[in-house]
Formats: sequence, structure tokens, C-alpha cells
Amino acid sequence: MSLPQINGLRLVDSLQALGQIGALPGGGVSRLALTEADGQGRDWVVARMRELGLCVEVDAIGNIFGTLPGTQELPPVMVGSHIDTVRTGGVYDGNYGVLAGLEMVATLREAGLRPRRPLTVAVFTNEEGVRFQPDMMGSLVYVGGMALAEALATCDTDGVSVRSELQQIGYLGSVPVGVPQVDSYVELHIEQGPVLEQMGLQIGVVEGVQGISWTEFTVAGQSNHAGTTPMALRHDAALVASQVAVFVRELSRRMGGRQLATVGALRLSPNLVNVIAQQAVFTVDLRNTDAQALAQAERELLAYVCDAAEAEGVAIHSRTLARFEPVAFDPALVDLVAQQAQALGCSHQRMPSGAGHDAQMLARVCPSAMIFVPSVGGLSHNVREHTDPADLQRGAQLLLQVVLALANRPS
Ligand code: HGY
Ligand code: MN
Ligand code: MN
Repeated sequence: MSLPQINGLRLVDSLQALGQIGALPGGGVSRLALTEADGQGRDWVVARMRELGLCVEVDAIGNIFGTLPGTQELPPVMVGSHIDTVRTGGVYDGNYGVLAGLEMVATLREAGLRPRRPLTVAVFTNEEGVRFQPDMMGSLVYVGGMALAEALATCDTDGVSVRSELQQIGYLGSVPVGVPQVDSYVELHIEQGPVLEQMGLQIGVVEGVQGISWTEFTVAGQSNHAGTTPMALRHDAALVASQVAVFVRELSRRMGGRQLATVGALRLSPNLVNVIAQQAVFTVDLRNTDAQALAQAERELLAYVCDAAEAEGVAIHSRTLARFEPVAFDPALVDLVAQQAQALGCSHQRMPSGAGHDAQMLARVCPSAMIFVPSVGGLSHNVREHTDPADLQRGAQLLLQVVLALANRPS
């Protein structure tokens, strides 16, 4: 039986339409979690879900679920992702997985096809974790990995809580967070890296997600006059932050393998040209597919930070913002993705995910897997993020085929 074809034009139009919400001048999107723009984006998606006749539910952490009933009352096959973005985001990261799920439903309805199992399209709260940590917060609470009360009480740097923002945008839902009953979860996402494009491949069959370690360091030095303070008498918070940034680059080079290290956020105060920095607050993002190597990198970082602080005579304390072990997806589900990619005639290869995703949380409660499509120039978390329409359509078509194979399989 030939399967209905995903309408690629309609999918691209929906990505562009949603991308208008929080659009940045000159391109890209800024739709930080639980901001007014995120609320408007959620409203747009819920309206589309309702147009498609889905049963819409919002849970207590603001996760949104749109469900197409199946011919049988069974746990649903779930697809989805997130629609919150980083401050300099693109229109595809996360949004593609949600809108391809809705396009899949639209295609099935047009073809008059009703799968055996229900299909649910999920929008998970605060996947990016740039305003409220940790990242993947909504899906982590959904699977029982973080207490709801703790998540709701989490505040951003302005002291505003998740709870108050969810209330503000109207998404403090009534569906309790419980024990999810999900048959399986498949997340379609842009690769956000250079691998598929460099290898000229159409599809990434994702086998798992690497480990993630986010730490915030606060260095307390002594502000003083830049023109009168001898170098030997300084306690310069900016120096220590800079030394750590250089150290983690050297650490990842020395460790090799897949060790990654990033100092992405750095705030100095008083941040003035002629004042030695009194305080530096900065973050270190370490990642590795190898759990032991990641732990080793964390140990070496902490040892270095203590030595650097002591040498400069500054105080330093650290706060863990996120810490997730590497995750392997369900081998049988990964095989199914590979088989369906083969059947669809897609060039593909198995690969790990460099970015974190909600799928790594769903993997705690049901068989989960991911599908990647290429990112032009390997760019993401960048306003120039782009994926070609043909790749977008192909990925959504593969999602449809994998989901139908799951939804219609005998018990
Ligand atoms: O940081 C990540 O990997 C994801 O974008 N939250
Ligand atoms: Mn994402
Ligand atoms: Mn992202």
C-alpha cells in the first residue's frame, strides 16, 4: 500500500508562519521559554491542533499534547519536540519536530487513514534551558526525573519563577504530571551539526544522546583602579574566568575523542573599562558520549578552577545547572528507523546526537529514537540556521512511515 505523501510546501509554510512569532529583525527567532512570545507560539500551535481535530491537553508543567484517537484504546505513539528557542535561534530547532508531527496528522486525515494506536504530538516546555535550568525541563518533569514543585519554583536571573510565567502565559495546565503511558516516542529534528552535510547524507538514524554537564561559576575578586593597582596586588575575577575559558579548550584538545567544552555565558561586574572586575559569573558546558571521560573532564575542570582562584586570591563557588548521563535509544526502534529510511530510499547513517533533546528523557519511560535531517553549514543556535525544503519533506515522510509502522503493528 503506498503511503500518503507529506505536503512539503504546507510544512515549510507552517515553519515560516510560526517563525514570525518572536521573529528577529534580519532573520531568526527569539522565543525564550515562557516569555510572551513563547505563549503566542503555543497559542498558534494549539489553534492548529484544534483545526486538525486533535484532543488538546496541557499538563502542570505546561507540556502540550494533541492526540488523534486511534481505532483502539491503546497507549499512543508520540512525536514532538519543543518550540522555545535560544535568544538567537532559527525557525527549525524543535519547531520542525512539532510541525512535522502536525503535518503528519493533516496528511493522515486527508487520506482518511486512522491508525490503530492513537497518535500524540507533544510540545515540551523549556527544552533549551537558557532562561530556566536545566534544559529539557518539561520532558524531565513529564517522565518523573524532576519534581514538579522544584521545576515550578525555578527562577530565572531576574528572580521570576516558572510557575508565575506559566500562569502569565496561560499554560499552567490542569493535567497532573503522573506516570506517562506512552507506547513509543520518535523525535524528528535538524542535526544542528555538520556531519550529514559533509558526508552528503539525507538522514541521520540517531542512536543516542551524549552526556551533558552545565556548571555556573561565580568568582568574587576585588574591584580596584585599573591605573593605580600594581599587577601583583590584583584579585581580578575577569582573569580567572578567561583562564578557565582557555583551559577548557586545551582540556578538550588534550582529551580528544568527542570531548566538547564551551564557555558560553560570561557576565563581569562592574564591567567598566577602568575597573578591575570584582565579579565574574560564567558557565561551562561539557559534553561527551563517554560517561567516564565526561566525569574525568569535570574533575579536571574543578581542580583547575580551584588552583586558578587560589593563585589570584579570589573566592569561587559553583552551581550545577544541568547534568545528564549519555543516553542510548531503543535498539529495535533505531533499527526500524534505519529500515524505513532504507525503504524510502534515503541515504542514511547511524550517529549520536551532539545536542540534548526531549527524546533523551522520554527514553526513560518508553522506547524512543530520533531522526535527523541535514543542517546547512552545520549551523544552529544561530539566526542563519537552515534546512532545505526537500530535506524537511523527506524527514517528515520518514517520520510518517516509522510512526505508522509503530501505530499499526499488532500488539
Ligand atoms: O543544549 C542543548 O543541547 C539543547 O539545545 N538544549
Ligand atoms: Mn532542539
Ligand atoms: Mn536547541
